Amino acid sequence: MRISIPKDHPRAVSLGIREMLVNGFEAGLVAEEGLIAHGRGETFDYLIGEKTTPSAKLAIDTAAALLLTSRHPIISVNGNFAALCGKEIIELSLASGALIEVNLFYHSVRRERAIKNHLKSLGATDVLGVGRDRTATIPNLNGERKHVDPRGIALADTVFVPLEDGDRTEALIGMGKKVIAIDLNPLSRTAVHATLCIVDNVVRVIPILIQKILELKCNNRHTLNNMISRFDNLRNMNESLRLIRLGGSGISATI
Ligand code: PTJ
Repeated sequence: MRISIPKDHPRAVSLGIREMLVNGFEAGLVAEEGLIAHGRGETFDYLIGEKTTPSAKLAIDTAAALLLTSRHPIISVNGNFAALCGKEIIELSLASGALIEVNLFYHSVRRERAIKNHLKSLGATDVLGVGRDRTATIPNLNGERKHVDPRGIALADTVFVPLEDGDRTEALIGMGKKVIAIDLNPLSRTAVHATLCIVDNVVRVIPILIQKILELKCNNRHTLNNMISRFDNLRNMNESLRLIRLGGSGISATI
């Protein structure tokens, strides 16, 4: 950490998360644009009260059920996610049985390798989608993210995509895959097109998700499928928007 943030600073948690991003940028994990994307996320986080709302909790519970009922789940990792949740990505992979694949919007071989090395240094056994491993293609998608690993995103029935706004989710859904997104912006294309979007900060989501997966592991498929079929993504996005509009997250302008 470059500066020491006073523990009693009213925005200490948010400033700490920001610092993780800057450290990740300096370590070669995060794209320059990733810092800007984080700023957008901070705005929405402020509007939802910087806490996990009941609608986000419902989405997290359902995501746990969806991961547990998937045959080939995969966790797609970009620069911001690697910088914010390195250790937790490995814990999530172990708990859910999902493989890990690097997939970058602002692709560079150097950053791809840095993310793989970072995850390996934290205990990941295999990290897919790096270098020559990107031999499969997502149809109807332009840009570098269309190049994927045939053992990973190409094969997966469920793709976990934290923190991105774009056309990849639509292309993955078009391939018949299920997409679990995490995006603080309930209006993003990813949020509305995903099978399920969690409107919350990745930093808060992943520990809760891991806990829920461990809790649900002993449930039978029927129970898990019931949880999944009851979930309505658009209704959930609209509930997040309602909270933002009505200040239901508890925020109001006071002196
Ligand atoms: O590492 P790369 O090259 O794959 O690039 C990653 C970024 C994030 C830079 C790239 O995917 C990008 O440009 O994303 P966007 O289009 O800026 O979208 C990022 C979305 O994530 C926005 O809707 C933000 O509100 C949201 N977001 C930002 N930080 C967080 C977040 N959502 C959850 N948790 C966060 N911490």
